[in-house]
Amino acid sequence: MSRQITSVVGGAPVAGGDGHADVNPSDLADVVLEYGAVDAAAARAALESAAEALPAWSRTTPWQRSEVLDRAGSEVLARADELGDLLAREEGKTLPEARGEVVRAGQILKYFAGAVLQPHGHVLDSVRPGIEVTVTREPIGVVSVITPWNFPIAIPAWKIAPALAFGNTVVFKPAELVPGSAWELVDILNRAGLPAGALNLVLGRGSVVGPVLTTDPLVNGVTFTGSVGTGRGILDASAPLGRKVQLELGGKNPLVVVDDADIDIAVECLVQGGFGSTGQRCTASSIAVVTDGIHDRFVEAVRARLSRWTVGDARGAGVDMGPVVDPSQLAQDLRYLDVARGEGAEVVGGDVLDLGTAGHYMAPALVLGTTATHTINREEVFGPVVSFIRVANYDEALAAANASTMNLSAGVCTTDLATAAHFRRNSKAGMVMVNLPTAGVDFHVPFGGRGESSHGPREQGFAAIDFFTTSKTAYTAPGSPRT
Ligand code: UN1
Repeated sequence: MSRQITSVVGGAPVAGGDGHADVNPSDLADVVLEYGAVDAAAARAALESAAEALPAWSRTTPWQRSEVLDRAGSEVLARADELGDLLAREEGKTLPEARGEVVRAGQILKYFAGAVLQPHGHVLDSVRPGIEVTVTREPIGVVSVITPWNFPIAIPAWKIAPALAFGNTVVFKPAELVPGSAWELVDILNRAGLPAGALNLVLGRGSVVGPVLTTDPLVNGVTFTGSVGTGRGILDASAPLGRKVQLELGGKNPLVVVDDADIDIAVECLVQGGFGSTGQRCTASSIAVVTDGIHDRFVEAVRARLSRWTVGDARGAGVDMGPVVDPSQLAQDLRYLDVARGEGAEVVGGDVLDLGTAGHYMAPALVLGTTATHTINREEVFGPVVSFIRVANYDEALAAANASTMNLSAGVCTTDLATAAHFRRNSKAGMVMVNLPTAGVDFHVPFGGRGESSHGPREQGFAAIDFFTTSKTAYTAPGSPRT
């Protein structure tokens, strides 16, 4: 029998009914662990437990909260190999990618251990004589954290760490495909000294527990990363009830390559940004916008690089790209390739691979000869698929790059400072990368997009406080004047 895990409510394990297997996408015969999905009543109990824990946790000192996060960060970093192996096994990114993600989670915990000790308020003289004004930050309260499968530990860490740092309590619902990494993170934080109920784990179906975690009266805020469709549903359900909502949704991220680009740098940017993590990142470089003078040479260079790109078991030595996460994602990737063919594009690669072990393996795909209006350039594929738009010059490239409505990240490869500066200033995206892949971000600076990509305050770094606190402006008059 495989390892069993449970939800965690008020510090205690809660077994659910509906049995789920966490299957290794590199080897479908390998069941990583099993858990019982809980029902709406358990989600409600988790919220009650978070609400009960809130008064005490929000009144702890910053140092107490800092110590919990710091201890948890140290444990995550110390166990990076083991947690990275679990992550690669349940999600399918390669071991170096998975270990890197675990290290990032540890660093995020430590960052917020420090951030909570920084000054966050203001003291001002009133415009009226003798009155003092203070602007302070208070926690928003009970926060529902709902996370996707593609970053099983880093995204939960970058939502949960600031939530706890600034005195909120949390109900955490991870994606159904990656319960193992989520359970470990919660276990580590609870053992690091959180009081019971400050962080609760709800392993359940989105359709069952999601409505409770977004609309129950006990919920003060919802932070969600996932698809545009689900995010819109959350906003429609929660915002009219006055909940604070933060959404990180899809991305359609262009990498612009102009004639003067260093071709080796551009190839690495595209291959790492487009096919790293099997292209399953909202920051993936899913469109290459390439000027005429370099287009054919660039496509050839990318093809040559991909001929040395090894697809295989996520935990295998020398593997560049693991499998697609599950059958429905694989079907979506293949469907978009069919749609592209139907709209007149040429698809190179993208075959389903039989590697001898049952797994969701797919070769990287290049989709050539597309324009900004092709379906593949307007919708998020979320797989190892990059489409190419050929343009006459930089101005056309910028226009094609800005045609996206999910403006999360955009990149430019150029050796010309003026082009780099112009792109940085005129890109519509929330994050701009110069001679770097569109994916792969730091944890100490804001993260987020524009257009349909994000809603609400930015995540991460010094911006995280904006969502996880609400400010209070207090005016104090001296009372009776001193004589
Ligand atoms: C990264 O590119 O390093 O879901 C992070 C996602 C993003 C995170 C990307 N929210 O893919």
